[in-house]
Amino acid sequence: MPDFTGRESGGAGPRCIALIGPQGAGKSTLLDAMLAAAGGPAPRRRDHHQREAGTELRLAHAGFMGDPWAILDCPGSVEFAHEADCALAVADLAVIVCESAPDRAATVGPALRAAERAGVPAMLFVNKLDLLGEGQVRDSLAALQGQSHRKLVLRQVPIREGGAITGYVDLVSERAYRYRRGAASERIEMPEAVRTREAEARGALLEALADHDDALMEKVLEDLVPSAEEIYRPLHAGEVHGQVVSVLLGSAEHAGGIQRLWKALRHDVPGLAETRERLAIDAAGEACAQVFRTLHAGHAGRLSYARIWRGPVKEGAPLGGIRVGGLHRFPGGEAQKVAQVEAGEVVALARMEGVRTGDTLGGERLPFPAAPAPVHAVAIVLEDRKDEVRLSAALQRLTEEDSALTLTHDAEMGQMVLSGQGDLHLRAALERLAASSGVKLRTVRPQVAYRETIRQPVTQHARLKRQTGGHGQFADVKLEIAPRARGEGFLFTDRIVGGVVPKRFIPAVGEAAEAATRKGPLGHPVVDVSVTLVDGTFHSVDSSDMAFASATRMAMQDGLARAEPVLLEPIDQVTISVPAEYTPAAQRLLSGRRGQILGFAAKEGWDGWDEVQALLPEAELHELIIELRSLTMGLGSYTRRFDHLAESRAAR
Ligand SMILES: Nc1nc2c(ncn2[C@@H]2O[C@H](COP(=O)(O)OP(=O)(O)OP(=O)(O)O)[C@@H](O)[C@H]2O)c(=O)[nH]1
Ligand SMILES: [Mg+2]
Repeated sequence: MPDFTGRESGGAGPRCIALIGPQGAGKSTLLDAMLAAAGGPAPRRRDHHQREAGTELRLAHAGFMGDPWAILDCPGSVEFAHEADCALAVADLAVIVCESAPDRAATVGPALRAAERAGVPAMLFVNKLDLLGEGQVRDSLAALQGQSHRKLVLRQVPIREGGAITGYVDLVSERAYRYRRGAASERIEMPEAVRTREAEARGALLEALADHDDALMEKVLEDLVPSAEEIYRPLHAGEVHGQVVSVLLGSAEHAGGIQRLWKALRHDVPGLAETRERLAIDAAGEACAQVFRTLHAGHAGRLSYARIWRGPVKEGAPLGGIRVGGLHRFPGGEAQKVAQVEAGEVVALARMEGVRTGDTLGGERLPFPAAPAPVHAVAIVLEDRKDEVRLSAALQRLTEEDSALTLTHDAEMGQMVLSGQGDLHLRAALERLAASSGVKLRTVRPQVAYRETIRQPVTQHARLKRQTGGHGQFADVKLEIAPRARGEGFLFTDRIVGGVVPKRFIPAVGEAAEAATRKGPLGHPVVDVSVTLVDGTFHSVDSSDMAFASATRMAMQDGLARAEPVLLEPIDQVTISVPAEYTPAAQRLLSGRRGQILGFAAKEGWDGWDEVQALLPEAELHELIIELRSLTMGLGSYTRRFDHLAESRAAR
């Protein structure tokens, strides 16, 4: 059993890597292979269900050659990109796992950019090497370089025997190895067939590193052979400073290249001191932890997953003024209670009162990624109204666990709307909710907030005259109801002269007129109308505020119905981001949904991407993201903001 505190290891302290990359690239398979290769507690065999798209971050601890590691296996779907962002905020390095096929390179772009955005050093693990054909590593690398602002440097070239990849040459040491299933690779003589390719790839590696290292540059120029140390130094520096990304090859499924990956990590991943420096976190001071995930774990209560930036942290002792209710590590992925943890560790803190994802406990608040704006929404309908209280408690827990989820109670529509990053995201959230609370619910399409207005000015007269016993009710009003320009809102004025309606009743008329706009003849709130009280009569005994309000209500109801009411629908300004080859598809998608294309332009800072702008009715946003992603290998995304209300041609 490794010492997870890192006290025994070489001084780097406990380190943390995040496995990120596109959906299905093999991150979870790689984690299992890494745990197996590290020889720690055996990972639980994943059943079929877990082989499906990952929807949750998984934390596992492992020890490799005496060093303690925390590995964060992030779900790859774009709908869970925020989980990966949260993991990157606390990781020393990102291992970007990608598929080897050259035509899948574009799918790695978002992960490369996520690491760049977070400023985290990265390594690329090109997985599924078993599926690659001759010469494809080179093509893949070229395609991947097109997606990366950092320089990719290949660290290995594959050795082929009889069409299959059976081993590799390490380009730093120039040693050749043959894969052995389930064991460390065996050192072999470098095969003749690979020598040319090896020399070419090593040349590229040295050249890339020499750009940042004068000593190495001199050796390269003078055609001298640099020592391994002379290569490792600029490699490490380039990685730490985000200039260089090492590329390793392997097959998670067939346990190929896993030991090599471990050794590269051991060598290259910055230690706690380097990461603290990168993030400008003081080494000295009170204990400090940053929470990057919240999970309600049944009997264990609420868990706050955190990186310990300064230790130690003890069970029962305060951390940032809050009592630590418990501490968990996850050797091999299984929770284990511990009493104390040290700086650098990634652990779950139990029952931390009032703590939320993104919080820094102890010391100044550290930066943390903001949740993305929602792109997909469903309205929630309870099967049994009695569950309302349980549902709202469960929803509260859900949004606490996942800040990319937003819950809104729409009073106007009488509906509860859950929004997030896509269909998979919302379905996974609601499945968790159903499992934890037992509440039965279904989802429906959210209502669009339509409005209505009028097209014709009308003059409307109404009289209330009621004799009930002794004391009666009397009011008489004449209103001019007229359309106003879009966005001007509601306006009430009066043109009463000679006190035909006494001043004291006029406010009641105004309020009743405005109240009448809350639901117009088409069933929606009425906007952009003016109401003018132009005439009326009163009775010295029977008139009252209430009587004038009633008369006004009658006048408004009849008047609005005669004034050519028309439905207004909300129109959003929508910006779709896609790789340029999908720009025409994005335009077709928008026009097919009643969109009015405003134009498109290159997306700033995103080589090869476009932004398409359009005005789109809000009703057409429903499931737009699903269609967009299916058209664009999952890469397309959009942002929106309300633009204006437009008269709707469609009768509703
Ligand atoms: N041929 C081949 N298949 C692999 C390899 N590694 C993983 N796979 C398969 O790829 C599929 C996806 O693997 P996962 O490990 O679940 O992928 P993931 O990256 O965790 O996916 P998400 O969590 O959804 O993002 C599974 O069917 C694996 O068996 C490999 O090296 N070679
Ligand atoms: Mg996974």
